[in-house]
Amino acid sequence: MQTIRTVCAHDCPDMCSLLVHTDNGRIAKIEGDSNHPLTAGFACGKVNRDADLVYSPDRLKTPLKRTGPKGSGQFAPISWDEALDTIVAHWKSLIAEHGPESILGYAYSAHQGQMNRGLVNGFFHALGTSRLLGGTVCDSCAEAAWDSAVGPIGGADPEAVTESDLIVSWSSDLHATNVHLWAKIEQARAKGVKLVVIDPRRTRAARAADVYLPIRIGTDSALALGVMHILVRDGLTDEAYIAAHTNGFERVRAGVLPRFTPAKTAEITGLTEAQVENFAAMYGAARKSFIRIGFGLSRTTFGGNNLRTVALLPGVTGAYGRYGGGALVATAASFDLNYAAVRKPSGPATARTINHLKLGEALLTANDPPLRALFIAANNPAVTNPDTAKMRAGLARDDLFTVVHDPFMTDTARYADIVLPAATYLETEDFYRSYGTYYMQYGPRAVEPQGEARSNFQVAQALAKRMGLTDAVFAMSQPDIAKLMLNGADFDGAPVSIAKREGQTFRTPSGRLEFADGDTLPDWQPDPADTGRHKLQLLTAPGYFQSHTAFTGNGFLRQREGAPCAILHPEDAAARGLTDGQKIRLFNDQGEIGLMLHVREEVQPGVILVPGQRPDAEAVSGTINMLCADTYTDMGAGATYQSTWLEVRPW
Ligand SMILES: Nc1nc2c(c(=O)[nH]1)N[C@H]1C(S)=C(S)[C@@H](COP(=O)(O)OP(=O)(O)OC[C@H]3O[C@@H](n4cnc5c(=O)[nH]c(N)nc54)[C@H](O)[C@@H]3O)O[C@H]1N2
Ligand SMILES: Nc1nc2c(c(=O)[nH]1)N[C@H]1C(S)=C(S)[C@@H](COP(=O)(O)OP(=O)(O)OC[C@H]3O[C@@H](n4cnc5c(=O)[nH]c(N)nc54)[C@H](O)[C@@H]3O)O[C@H]1N2
Ligand code: SF4
Ligand SMILES: [Mo]
Repeated sequence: MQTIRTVCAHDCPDMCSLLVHTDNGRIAKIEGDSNHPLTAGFACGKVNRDADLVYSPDRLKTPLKRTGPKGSGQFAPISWDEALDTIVAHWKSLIAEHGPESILGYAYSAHQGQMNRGLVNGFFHALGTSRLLGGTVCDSCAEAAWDSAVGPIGGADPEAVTESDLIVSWSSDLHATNVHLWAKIEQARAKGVKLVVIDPRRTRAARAADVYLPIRIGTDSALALGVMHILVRDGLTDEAYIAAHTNGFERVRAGVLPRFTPAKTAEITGLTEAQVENFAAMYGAARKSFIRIGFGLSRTTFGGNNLRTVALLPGVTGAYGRYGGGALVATAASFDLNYAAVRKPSGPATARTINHLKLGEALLTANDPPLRALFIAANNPAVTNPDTAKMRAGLARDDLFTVVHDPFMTDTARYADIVLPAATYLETEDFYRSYGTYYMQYGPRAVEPQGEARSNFQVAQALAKRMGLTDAVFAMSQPDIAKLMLNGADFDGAPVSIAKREGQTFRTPSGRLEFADGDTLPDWQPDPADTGRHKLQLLTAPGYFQSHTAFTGNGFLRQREGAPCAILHPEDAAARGLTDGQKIRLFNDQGEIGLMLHVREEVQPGVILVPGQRPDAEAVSGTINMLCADTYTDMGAGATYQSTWLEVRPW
C-alpha cells in the first residue's frame, strides 16, 4: 500500500486535498486529507467514488478517427502518432489558406489545474487562433457584477464563518456544491449562530436552516433593496462605514429605496411581508453577517443586477469592514499569479474572440474567416451549452474539422473527426489554486493513465512541438512551470492559504464599494423573456451526485442521481392532470424534450426544477439546454438558462 497526497481537480469551489491509497499502482481508496483545514478529512460522495471513474469500463483507451456520419459515434482506433500527424497537417493547411483565426481551440474547466487548463489555451494563444471568451456558460455574469461593485478581488474567507454572527446562504446549494463550507457553518451554528437560506428550491440546507425564504427566481435584487429600505427606516445602517468606504449610496437611498416597501418587496419576491421584515431585522441586528452568494441568481436576463445588488448589502451595515462578515462569491481574483506565463506565452496581442455560450452560433455564422477547425478539451457543449440544437447543428457541419479530447465518448465527442483519450486528474500532476477558498497546493499524479490516455498538458506540449512553437513552457517540466507562475516564490506544494484576517478591501478604481454601476442604480424589473406564452419558469440547479456531465462514466453515481427528471409543485401537477413518476414532455418555442416527473413541494407553483444537465441517452429524450436560448445577461455576456419559460404535458 502506498498513500499519495494530491488534489481534487473537479470544477468545485472546495478544491480538496485528497489521500489516494494505492495497491500495486491501482487506486484502492480515496479520502479527504485531514491536514487541509477546510477539507477537514472528508471528500464528497462523488469523489469517494472516483476510482470507479478512473477504472470505468467506458473510458476511451486509444485515439479514434471517425468512420461514420458526424454524431453517429462510429469510430476506429488509430495511434497517437497518426492522430497528431492528421491534426497538425489539417491545421497547417488551414492556417496557410485561411489564416489561424479559422481555428478555435480551448480547454475548459473540468480539470482545474493551472497547467492542464492553461497550457492548452496558451498553445492556441501562441498559434494566433480565434480565442474563446470562456466562462460565459458559468460565472462571467457573476464576476462582472461583483467586479463592478467590489472590484476584481476575492470575497470573505470561507474559513471566517466560524467568527460570523449570522450566515446567509443566498442562491447556493451548499450540500451539492460547497459541502466543506457547510461543515464550517455547522461549527458556527453549534455556537447558536443562525442560518438563513434564500433559494427558490427547498434544498437540504433550506430544510435544515433556521429561516428559509423561498424566493421567486430572479427577484433577489428586490429582496436586497427591500432589506435596505427597512435598514434605513429603522436606523440600522452604519453611516460612518457608508461615508468612509462606499460611493453612491445617497442616490440609492433617495431614488430607489422608497419604492421597495415591505409590501412591494413581498409582491415581487413572492415572500410575505413578515418574512421580509424578519430577515431585515436579523440582518440589521448582526455585526458580522456572512453571505455566501452562488451563481444561480445570475442566470437570468438581469442576473448581473441581481448579484451586484445582493453584494451591496454588507456595505449598508458595515459588515464588509469586519472579519467574519461580508460576502463571498469567489476568491480566484486574489491570487496574483503569473498566469500569462502559461496562458499567453506568445501570440498576437489581439485575435477574434468567440463567446463560449454562442459557440453554436459562431460555427454556423462566423465569417471572415469561417471557423473550419475546432479543438475541445474538458467541455461537453453538446449538452451543457444553451441552445444545444444550434450547438449540434454547428458541430454537424461537414466542412468543420473537430478534435475532442476527453476521457469518455461524450455527446460532443460523437461529432468529432478525431477523438483523443484524456487522462483523468488522478492520472495527472498540476499546480492548483481554489476559486472558493484561499488555498494553493501542488498535486502529483496518483496513478499511471489507463490505456493510452494522455493529460491535457502532455497533449498541449506534443502539439506545440509539432506545430514548431518554441516558447520555453512547451518544453518545461510542470514543477518548473509552477515556479514560474509563483514568480519564483518558495512553495513546497502543501496546502497554504493566502487569506488575511481582515475585512473586505475594494479593488474598484475608487477603492470603495460602488453602489452605482456607472449611471445605473441597483433596481428590479420584470424579465422581458417572460412573454406570458408559457407558464412554468425553469429552475436549473446542480445535481447532488453529478457535476454537469463529468461523472456520467460512473455507474454508481448515475444510479444515485436517478433518471433525469423535472420537479413540479403538486398544484401545477394537478392542474395539468400529471402524477408523480410519469414521463412528461417539456416544450417551448426552442424545442421539446422528455423527462421523468416528480411531484414535490420542493419548489413553488410556477417553477419547474430540472436538476443538472444530463446526456440524451439517460433521459426519456433530449437534454434540458435544448429549451434554453443563447441570449446574454445584462452584465458579463453570460448565459440566461433560467430566463426560460415552458409548458409540460404527458409524454
Ligand atoms: N454536485 C455538484 N457540484 C458542483 C456542480 C454540479 O453540477 N454538481 N457544478 C460546479 C460548477 S461548474 C459550478 S459553477 C458551481 C455552481 O455552484 P453554485 O453557484 O452554488 O450553483 P448554482 O448552479 O448557481 O445554483 C445554486 C443555487 O441557486 C439557486 N437559485 C437559482 N436561481 C436562483 C435565484 O434566482 N435566486 C436565488 N436566491 N437562488 C437561485 C438554485 O436553486 C441552487 O440551489 O458548482 C460546482 N459544483
Ligand atoms: N441548464 C444549465 N446548463 C448549464 C449550467 C446550469 O446551471 N444549467 N451550468 C453551466 C456551468 S456553471 C458550467 S461550468 C458548464 C459546464 O459544462 P462542461 O464543461 O461541458 O461540463 P462537464 O459536463 O463537466 O464536461 C466536462 C467534460 O470534461 C471531461 N473531462 C474531465 N476531466 C478531463 C480532463 O482532465 N481532460 C479532458 N480533456 N477532459 C476532461 C469530462 O469527461 C466531460 O466530458 O455547464 C453550464 N451549463
Ligand atoms: S467537495 Fe469538491 S473538491 Fe472536494 S472532493 Fe468533492 S468535488 Fe472534489
Ligand atoms: Mo460552472
